[in-house]
Amino acid sequence: MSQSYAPTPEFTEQAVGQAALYDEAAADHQGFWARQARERISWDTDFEQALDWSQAPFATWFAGGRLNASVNCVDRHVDAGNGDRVAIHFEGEGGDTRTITYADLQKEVAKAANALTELGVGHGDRVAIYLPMIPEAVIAMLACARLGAPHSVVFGGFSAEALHTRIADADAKVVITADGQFRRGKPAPLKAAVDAAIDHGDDESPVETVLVVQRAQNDVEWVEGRDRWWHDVVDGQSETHEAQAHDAEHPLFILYTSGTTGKPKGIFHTTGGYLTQVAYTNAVVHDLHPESDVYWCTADIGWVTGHSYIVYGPLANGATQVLYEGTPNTPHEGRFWEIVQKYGVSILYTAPTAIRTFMKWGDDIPAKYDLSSIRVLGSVGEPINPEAWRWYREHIGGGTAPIVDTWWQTETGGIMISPLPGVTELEPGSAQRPIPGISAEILDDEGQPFTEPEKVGYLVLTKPWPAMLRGIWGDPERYKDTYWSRFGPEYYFAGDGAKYDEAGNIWLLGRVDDVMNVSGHRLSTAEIESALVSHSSVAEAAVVGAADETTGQAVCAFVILREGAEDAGDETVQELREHVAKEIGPIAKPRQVMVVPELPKTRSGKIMRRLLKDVAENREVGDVTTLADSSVMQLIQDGLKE
Ligand code: 6R9
Repeated sequence: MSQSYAPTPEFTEQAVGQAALYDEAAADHQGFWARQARERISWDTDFEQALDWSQAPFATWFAGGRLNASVNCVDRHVDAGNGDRVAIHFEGEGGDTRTITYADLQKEVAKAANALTELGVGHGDRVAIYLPMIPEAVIAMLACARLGAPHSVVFGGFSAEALHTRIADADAKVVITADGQFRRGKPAPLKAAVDAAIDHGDDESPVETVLVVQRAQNDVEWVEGRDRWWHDVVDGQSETHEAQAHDAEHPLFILYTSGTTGKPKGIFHTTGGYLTQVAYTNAVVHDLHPESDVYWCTADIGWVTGHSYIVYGPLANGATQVLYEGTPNTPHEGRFWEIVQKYGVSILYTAPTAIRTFMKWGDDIPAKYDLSSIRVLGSVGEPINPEAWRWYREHIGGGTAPIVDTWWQTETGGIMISPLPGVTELEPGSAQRPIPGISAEILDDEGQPFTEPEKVGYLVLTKPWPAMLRGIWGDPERYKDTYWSRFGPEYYFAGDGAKYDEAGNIWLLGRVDDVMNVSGHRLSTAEIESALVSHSSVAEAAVVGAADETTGQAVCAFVILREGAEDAGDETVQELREHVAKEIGPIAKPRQVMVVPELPKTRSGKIMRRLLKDVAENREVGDVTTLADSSVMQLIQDGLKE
């Protein structure tokens, strides 16, 4: 049995999360969530019912309720007398800083909402946001929420091609971007990708206006009549804005995530339930005390973690947080710890891939800084291996900080499985158990729930939850097929393998579908395969996620070249890697590209990725009997040895 870690009495005494919450939620699931919604969120009109599941799997939470998410995240804190509290300590990559109080944020959001109104954005219109990690990203999201215009944030590392697909799918009429962003000390262009995404050639773009924040001062091309500078349109607006309340089920945002096919899914979330769950989880899981904590979530705003645990959760709770633009090693490998020391960060939420990178850089780096302000640590994005967990607690958490390993997804909107600090005895490597209000089980291949320890099955969620996705934008059938058909309509299929240990803790074991997890980012094998075959030299491609010490998984591609295409060795490999980066974004760039004569296929023509994974992970190749041609694996391996 591995060592577990009991909470200290001092921590338990002050903890926001309480053991009694488990019993309360088990006794009355809907009553529990109704209480969270009323206590943590301000409603213009109270709701009549917590959950309506009569149209399952399409849920209605808090029917009849009306609220404004932006008012909940900003104005009500000012009204409560906390206008002087810092909302955001912004730290630019180059060391430039901005301090934004809740009163400042209220003015900035009002100005941006007035500007968007002037640009013709109204209730229900979609706005794409393609920005670096600067305060305007938060302000733009809150301005959209204020108007009831669902935002679709696209990660700034995605390519013009990826941006084009997302703009078209959501039919966005405005794109908010920046001239450029700072990356590793240099300005990198950003607006150029927006220009290319709009001027795509194949169809007419829905985009009427591109609003451009000046950040990196790099040269940009300008389309008169379409492009407007943020400072020209926003700065002169009135600092007040009268917000309307929106229906609890009004769409708040769309966020695209990789699925098992090449086409990304537009996961959409609504207002009341989402805000309730992110506020609740940020309080009880991160043990947030808004009046005294300094909170820092290191995710990018382009991912769901940035939406839920930089923007909506912490701001709904009135937290003070750090927003950092740059990378962990610019200008030096102690940058994160310098920031923790400078602002007195007390709650840090980051990803296992970052933790493993810090381990590699060495213990002496964090040791140079005063990290004594830290009292809670969080992990998200992929399983955290026990070794990294212990290193994190020891070297960042002073040997005492509780670590919350939080399992959730873009689709779940908020944290689902996690320990509660001060309540749970911690087991490194396990996300442990569903938080109060959430129910999960593990099913076998036949769809039967089981509890035997160490047996591997599929994680499912057994009760609707407030922040659940309400669908896939424009594709209700895909929503039903993907999540509610594998084990029948009463089980939400998460796509993750899982097991219990002897103590009943849940261990998440990674994806069971064709989705990879690289540095905590979801990438689909099909999407990268289709990028590869879009290159003129490639006939066929198969992509697998192979185990990688730092990034969790790494993208490994096997390609068959077209007749007549020359295999120029390393040059071909580099060209194909760059091609994927251009088509999807640098995060999708394969670690390895292997040119092979054949791919292993079953008789029905399905590529057996399991066998390719064996090759990519340097293992003996497994059972080949179901292959149409069992000699193919030998052929592949012989070719690679040459
Ligand atoms: C929040 C986020 C979701 C997938 C999920 C799972 C993996 C996330 C995890 C974890 C083990 C954890 N995942 N957190 N696996 N332990 N604590 O990451 O959302 O980008 O949609 O990814 O990430 O495989 O299914 P998203």
